[in-house]
Amino acid sequence: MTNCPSWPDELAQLYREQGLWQGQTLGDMLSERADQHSERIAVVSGEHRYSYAELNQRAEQLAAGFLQLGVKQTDRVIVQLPNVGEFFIVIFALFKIGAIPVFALPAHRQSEITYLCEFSEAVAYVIPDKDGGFDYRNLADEVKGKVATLQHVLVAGDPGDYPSLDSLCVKAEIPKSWPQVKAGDVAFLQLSGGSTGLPKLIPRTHDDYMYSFRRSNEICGMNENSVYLAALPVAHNFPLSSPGVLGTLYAGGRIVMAARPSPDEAFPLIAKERVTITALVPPLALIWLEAASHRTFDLSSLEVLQVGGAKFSEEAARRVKPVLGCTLQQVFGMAEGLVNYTRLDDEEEVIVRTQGRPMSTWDEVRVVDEDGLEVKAGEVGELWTRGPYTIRGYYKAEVHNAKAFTEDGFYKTGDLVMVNAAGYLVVEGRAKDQINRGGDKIAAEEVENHLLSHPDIYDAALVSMPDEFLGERSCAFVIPRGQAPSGAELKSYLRTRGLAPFKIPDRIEFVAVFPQTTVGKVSKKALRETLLQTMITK
Ligand code: OOB
Repeated sequence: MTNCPSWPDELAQLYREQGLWQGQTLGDMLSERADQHSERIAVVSGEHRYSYAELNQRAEQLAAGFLQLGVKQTDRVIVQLPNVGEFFIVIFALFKIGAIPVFALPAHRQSEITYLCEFSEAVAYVIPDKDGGFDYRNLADEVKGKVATLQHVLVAGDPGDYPSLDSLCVKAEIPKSWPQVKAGDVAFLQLSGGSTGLPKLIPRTHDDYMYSFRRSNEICGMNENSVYLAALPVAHNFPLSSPGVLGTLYAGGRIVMAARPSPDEAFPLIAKERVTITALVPPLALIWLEAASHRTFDLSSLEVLQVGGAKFSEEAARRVKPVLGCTLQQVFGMAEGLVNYTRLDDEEEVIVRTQGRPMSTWDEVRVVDEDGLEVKAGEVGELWTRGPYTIRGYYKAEVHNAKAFTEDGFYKTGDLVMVNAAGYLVVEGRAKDQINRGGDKIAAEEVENHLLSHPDIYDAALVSMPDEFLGERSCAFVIPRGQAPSGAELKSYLRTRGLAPFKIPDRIEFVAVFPQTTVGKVSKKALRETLLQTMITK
């Protein structure tokens, strides 16, 4: 696909020679597994148990349906599905025809989806009927009117006025040959957590992504007997590929889809399906630890609990083994590529105190100061990285790419880390203007722009405030133009603008001026300090 920076040719060749990139597409991977494990169960979702053969057959049927609808190779399709079996049928159908899923999260609303559709010039949008009390068909109604390129809305479940995925399958005949999809092609676009006003899209190729979950499988000991519980929303990079659901399919294991990550939903599934591995963000891990201490479900099959997406406190990390009886694995990753894992056989102190080390010896890691110079061993600095599964640039973002990547291809993560003598990373903070709300990433500028569109707001600055449960919550400092609207009014205003619920500020403070840095920028550090003071005195 054009507009996606790629690895230099010599490196791509090296990665191929070294067997890191093996030339297989995700679509072919599923066909191969369907031949190998045809009757084994690949996915359990509610009452439905899909065998590998059935999954592949349904994906091919839907692929044919997409082709008949006119969806072509490299066409972008927004996929916004919760944890349901159809997720796999849709994405593998798209992989098979070389169309490009753009992964939206279930929490995204009109603002994010409209932007994703417009920016990626999507031709189709795939939604569930309802989930968590929210009707996605209403959301589609709003988006459809706004985006010129969007031709099709397809619904998993009760379609209302739109066609259903099932109806698409019924009509189409499987073609004799599929479009020629190459493993070096972009397979899908992931959404970046971001720090800019508009989210960036991350192009991942079949080659690079498959390397990342094959290597993750080795580290996490995935095999045919692995049973992975998808508790986090599967479209996110962590449950998708670290090693996640795709790693599980690669290994020939079984995926169990949890509609919600709560203990009420997850614990009975673990007991019934004999789940061996799952992944959580820190706030959910805390809830599980609490629930497990006074509930009686048999969680003895669980071998590994992965925790990542945000920093997991050492105190909580120490409780995992005694309370849940399984090995904790800390995962520090990013949709842009690099994933660090503590290893399953690491000493307990390494597991509870670090966020792991890069998964591949091919990952290059630099820790630099504000001038881009490497800091001394053991000192804190910004993490820069490049390697065989870390992107070289965002989709259609030339200007931003020049800032977010070095000339020699390192991605500037915006994370402040310390690397210890053994090469393990400890995340110490963040240099990017982002709030990590329990694993949900909020780009401050994006929310500020929405606030600034309000006629009674003169200026706005979003900062993080510490929170025992989520790690961080968001607080908007607002300078009104005269009469200030109430905090509740502002929140409801943001909701009507169609912002994902997790981005609505948890707290709003009205002020007359912002503290400034020496160069006259808003000092978010000073704002955070003000907030800390008021939190202490309140
Ligand atoms: C994962 O991916 P993203 O793209 O949602 O977010 C990446 C950012 C990192 O740059 C870092 O700021 C933060 O999330 N993060 C962590 C962390 N894991 C991610 N911060 C502290 N400790 C951790 N363990 O979040 C992601 C992707 C793949 C695997 C795991 C997580």
